[in-house]
Amino acid sequence: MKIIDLRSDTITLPTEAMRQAIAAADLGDDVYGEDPTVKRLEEMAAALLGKEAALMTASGTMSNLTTLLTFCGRGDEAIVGSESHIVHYEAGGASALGGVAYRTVFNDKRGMLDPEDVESAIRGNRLHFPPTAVVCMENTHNRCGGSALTTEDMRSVANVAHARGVPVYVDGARIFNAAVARNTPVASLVEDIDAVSFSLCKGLAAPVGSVLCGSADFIVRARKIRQMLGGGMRQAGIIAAAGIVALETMIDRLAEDHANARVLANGLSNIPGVILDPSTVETNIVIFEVQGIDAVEFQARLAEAGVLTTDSGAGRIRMLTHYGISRADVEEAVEHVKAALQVKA
Ligand code: TLP
Repeated sequence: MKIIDLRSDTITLPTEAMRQAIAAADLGDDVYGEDPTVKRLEEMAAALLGKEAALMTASGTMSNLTTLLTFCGRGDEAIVGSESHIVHYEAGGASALGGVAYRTVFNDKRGMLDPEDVESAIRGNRLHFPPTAVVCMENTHNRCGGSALTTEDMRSVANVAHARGVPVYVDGARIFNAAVARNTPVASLVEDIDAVSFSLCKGLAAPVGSVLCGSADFIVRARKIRQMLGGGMRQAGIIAAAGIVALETMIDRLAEDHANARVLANGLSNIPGVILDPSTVETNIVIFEVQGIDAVEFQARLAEAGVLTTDSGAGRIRMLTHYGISRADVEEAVEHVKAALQVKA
């Protein structure tokens, strides 16, 4: 049976050029700072994001955790969006391992924080209060259907945080999807942001890794935290080599994934029983609900037909387009959804 795997862009396999780069990579011990390929990736990433320095980590989760533990001491507070990946999908890591308190601020359907809410959530200097150490945003926003925040969106939050001396971090696991969707150079998108991470292993199709970017001082401190977390890797150039190819060859093509996601969303929204406003689909994530059938049962029917999906909480179904998914695949997936909704329970 043919499988159309729309669970995530994390399932993408490395390109042939990545496999060759991995095989040919110059290597050294990165814990000694001696892996030339890791250094090259970190320099490329810092330049691309317009930051002073960068640090490769094993995963997006490790980048987020490293950042929170770098900015926050025990008992400090991190302001995070109510639907953020940090809150929902990281096993409470910074809280468990670093004693960091998450102060959740409502984020709207686009994943945007209201600057006024952020302003009032930032703690004053009172004996009883936990200090606010960082404000976190997410772009694109996973649980908000891949919506892409603009430079102005991020600036509006950064302005209120900076006015109170609080740094801003962006979980930019899919920041290149945002840059492509907004037709904005990624460095402009994050110009007001103190630290930002992006994934190599999602839409960019590298097998492993994430890169954290920020000021030189922040990255020195983050490197120490990464080491503490067991994230110092030795001949990590085999990971970085694929990451370099990802940055060189895989960013512009994200537009194809976005176009396929629009085709998918339009097709789905025309099916009776599907609740989806296709105009909200800005990048490669499509989230929808179904009527007249339990979401879990619906997903099981699709899986039987070879279409794999994930749930996005509260009975919502998530599909992602990516390097391994063609236009024909999304058209076929739409037909399978029609069929799955027609079967009487
Ligand atoms: N997210 C995964 C799952 O939702 C857990 C996915 O398939 O989308 N930030 C954001 C915004 C993410 O979407 C993810 C992965 C991460 C961080 C974590 O990255 P990894 O999986 O590399 O730890």
